[in-house]
Amino acid sequence: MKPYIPIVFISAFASMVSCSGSGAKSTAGDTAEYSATETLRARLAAAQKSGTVMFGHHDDPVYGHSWCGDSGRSDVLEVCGSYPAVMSWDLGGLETGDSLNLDGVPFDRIRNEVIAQDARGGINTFSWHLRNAIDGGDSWSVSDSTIVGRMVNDSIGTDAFKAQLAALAKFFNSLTDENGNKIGVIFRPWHEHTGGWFWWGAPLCSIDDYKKMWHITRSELDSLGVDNVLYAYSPDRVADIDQYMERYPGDEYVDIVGADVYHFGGADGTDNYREDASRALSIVRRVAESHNKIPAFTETGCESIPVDNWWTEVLLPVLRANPVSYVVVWRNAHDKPGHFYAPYPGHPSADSFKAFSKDSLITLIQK
Ligand code: BMA
Repeated sequence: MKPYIPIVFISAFASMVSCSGSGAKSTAGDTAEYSATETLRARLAAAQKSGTVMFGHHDDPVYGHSWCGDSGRSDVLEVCGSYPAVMSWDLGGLETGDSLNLDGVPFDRIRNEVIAQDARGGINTFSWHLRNAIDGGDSWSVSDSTIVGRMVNDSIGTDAFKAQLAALAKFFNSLTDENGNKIGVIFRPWHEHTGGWFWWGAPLCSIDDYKKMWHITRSELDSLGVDNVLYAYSPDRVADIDQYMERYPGDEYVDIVGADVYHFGGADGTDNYREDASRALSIVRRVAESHNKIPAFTETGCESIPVDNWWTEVLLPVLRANPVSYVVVWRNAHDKPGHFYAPYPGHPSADSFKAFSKDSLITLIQK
């Protein structure tokens, strides 16, 4: 998500955290691919058909506001009695061969939770806050505007980039259920590119190079046998549909169209959020309709949820006016008391969340 606090702080904090202390057609084309992605599509389509929005939460079952690493826990579950229908995860760290992701979550644990979520009929989506393939700077290192160009145009850079993608392919290919069938998941690379806080952001790379990065990502994963992924495109807030589409990589590369829009500024920011989120979702819905894609609210939230009725009075009306297949709120950090986006038991917005979770528009998964 957008760094609304100093970049240096986020980067340092990200590296310290540890728990221990396709409409688009894949070129890989085989039966397993068809069934993995089609199962996922069917789940997304079922929600859309019933006119409901699946609720999702980042890193939900692996840590919460005041706990880390337990099994069978979830702040969302503890507040409303159901699991999120969508579990969101991050792959940052795979590209450097780490066993923990950038927020300290073991990739083996993520794999197990993906399997559990799939078995309960839910959905899994992945973002990738990766280090760049040129000098290893983290996602928020934005001092060098040649990074993307070198990754996609220069053979040494492209080879290094492909090595990063190979690590991802290995992980995606390892996501299998108890019968050995691949599990379909959503991958949302190069997100929030309309902003300037990641090294792949619009001010740091050309339109062509951004699109090339998508094209290489897709063709490389396809060629490495990744046949279980639907790809999501998710700009940050945009002024209009032209800005939304400016860097769209092409229909053959994208299955899901989304947007990341956060609520900043507490109660004072409510009107802005309503306006920005509604505009983004209405663009997302128009693009989904005209390009035959699945619409989603790929990231949102209000840090610390200082507006007690945020769920029922702010988010719900936005979704009711602009229904999409799912909505994901960001993580409840266990080691940063104010960095949470879903309520935990006793939080002042818990009652509003309970009512939100029971609303006929919203879907979660019964335990
Ligand atoms: C940001 C913050 C960071 C985190 C990063 C990647 O929005 O939550 O603490 O490291 O996402 O998950």
